[in-house]
Amino acid sequence: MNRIQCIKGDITSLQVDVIVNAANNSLMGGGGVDGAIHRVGGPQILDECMAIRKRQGGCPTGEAVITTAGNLKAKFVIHTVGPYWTGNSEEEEVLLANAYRNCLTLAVGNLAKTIAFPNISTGIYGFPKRRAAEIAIQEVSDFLERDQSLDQVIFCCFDLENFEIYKALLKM
Ligand code: AR6
Repeated sequence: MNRIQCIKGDITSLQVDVIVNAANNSLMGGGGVDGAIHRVGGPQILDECMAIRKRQGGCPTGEAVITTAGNLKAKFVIHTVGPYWTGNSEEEEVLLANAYRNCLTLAVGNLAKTIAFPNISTGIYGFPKRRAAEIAIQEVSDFLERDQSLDQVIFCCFDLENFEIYKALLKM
């Protein structure tokens, strides 16, 4: 069975163990998928983000933190911060890869079997979509080769352009 899938849809509607949020360093919510996750998940998620902020002062770019999923169907939300695209491609590509890998590591550490990712950094943060997809798929594939505990990784694409890119790269 192929453990990597892509779908087109709203990540807040998915029934998976972990939903990944494309957050910002403050962890205090925002627009895009971040706004949607907090809106649907309810205030419990923000409460836990605030507790994390008190403890460690936000989330550095490329790293990830975990909270409850509140009213979402998932068990957890993992908040990661992708890079803001400035064109400094080498550094930003590494940070994007780190974001995917750190989410996977944190998910496995919390015994998750299924995880769904949005297309991190490709909205408000402006990362080129095709390059972001190549990095995401590479990082997830490498991780799954080393790790047998995750059953399924879903790339949840919201916009048609990203969906078409993932379908082509994953040969779906
Ligand atoms: N489900 C799945 N994907 C979605 C959804 C949804 N409900 N809504 C948007 N997307 P973005 P970024 C897609 O802008 O670029 C926030 O303000 C969207 O089409 O949400 O990492 C944060 O607080 C795009 O492909 O995140 C940060 O400040 C992808 O999600 C900043 O935006 C990511 O777009 C992060 O920017």
